Amino acid sequence: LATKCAPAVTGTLDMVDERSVDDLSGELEKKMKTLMNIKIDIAITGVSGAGKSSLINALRGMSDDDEEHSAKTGPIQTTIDPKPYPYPPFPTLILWDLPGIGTPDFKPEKYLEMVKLERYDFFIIVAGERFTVNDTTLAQEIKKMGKKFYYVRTKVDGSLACESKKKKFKEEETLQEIRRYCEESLKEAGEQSPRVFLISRWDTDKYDFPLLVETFEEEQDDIKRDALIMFLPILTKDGLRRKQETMEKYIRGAALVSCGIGCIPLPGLSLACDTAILVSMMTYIHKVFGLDKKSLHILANRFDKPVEDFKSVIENCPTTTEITEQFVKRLLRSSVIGVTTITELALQNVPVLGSLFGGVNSFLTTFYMLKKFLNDVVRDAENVLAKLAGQELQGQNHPGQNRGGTLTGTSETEPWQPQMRTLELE
Ligand SMILES: Nc1nc2c(ncn2[C@@H]2O[C@H](COP(=O)(O)OP(=O)(O)O)[C@@H](O)[C@H]2O)c(=O)[nH]1
Ligand SMILES: [Mg+2]
Repeated sequence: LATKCAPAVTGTLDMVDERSVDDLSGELEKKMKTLMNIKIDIAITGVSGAGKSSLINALRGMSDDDEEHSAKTGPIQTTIDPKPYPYPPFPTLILWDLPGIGTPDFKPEKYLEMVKLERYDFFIIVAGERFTVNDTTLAQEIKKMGKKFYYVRTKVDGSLACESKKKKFKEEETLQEIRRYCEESLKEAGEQSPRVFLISRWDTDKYDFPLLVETFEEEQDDIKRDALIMFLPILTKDGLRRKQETMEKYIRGAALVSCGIGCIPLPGLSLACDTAILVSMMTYIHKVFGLDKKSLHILANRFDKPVEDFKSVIENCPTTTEITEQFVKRLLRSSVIGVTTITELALQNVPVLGSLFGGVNSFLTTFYMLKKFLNDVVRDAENVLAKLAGQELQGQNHPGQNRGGTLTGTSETEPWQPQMRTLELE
């Protein structure tokens, strides 16, 4: 069966050889539920003023002045207790603000007892200038537990701005110097093979910021890697692609779950699929790509603009509240995903149908619907990203710069209409 399917379908059906469809779909369903609800705790630590709170906001794509959600930055009293900052669209992802191990009033032993290192998945050790023996001591403890840590030097924008006044200034050389300086400080403090990420809280698409995110995502185990890719906001085009690729994998999974559930005929349609799976997957995809209400509010806050300004570039997708069972049924009835398409796909790709027909039919319908929906969502997420780039060019997320500026686009949003385009099962 597997070898006779279209390549995209084969990816999932390959596995059918080994076990029954029922077993497999049960397993996938469990995996998808885990993925949607998994808890991830990221610890951000460093001395007061290093830039911890700023990084927590930056990773969540948030301004420092988001009244409701942001971590307060600047000269404020630091508390001794670790403080959790959930990411509002996916609150099981928590960024923790940990006091630095060198904080006065703390003996290192007491520190380790207080912060309970084992509760975190990985650690980001932040320094605004150089690292000290406190940082490497902590890293040793983390290493002992078999967990990952990342040394991050923040505020490189500031350092570059200072150096740029010099006649012979070259950005790349200055960055090299900062890197060398940080690595040396780490070696002096006993770190054998220091690796430092140079970042600016204000430039999440520059310097080592994208590499930092990609590295800590890739270094997690399978499911946490995928969850991090899904949960974190889109900061770069590459980040968007990674989300798309990961989501495609899970769409195949969802389609197979639907296939396992079997043939649930829809009144008036000879199509079969589980509409509940479609609704929950579409709602999830929508949120993963930042098109839900909470994500849009965070964005709007970041630029001090009405949320309608961002909604106006969302042209292909419905709003979250519009994704209902009725919506899905309407979509299924629309000619583009008609019976002929699905039956033909099934006949072309799976010549030996036998008793699996219901399942294959359901698999293809679900796969087709979700793939099409994902394409629409990605196009809208690209529009939002382009809009953001426009905003950033106007310098609106840097502090102390002009927060005015004009925006184009209307605040009217039309209700979503299914786009009558064909989609290839490539
Ligand atoms: N220019 C610049 N300033 C930063 C950066 N990160 C933090 N800051 C500033 O450094 C100060 C301390 O940052 P904060 O996040 O409060 O440090 P924390 O005490 O470690 O939480 C604040 O005024 C921030 O705005 C950065 O990447 N670039
Ligand atoms: Mg802070």
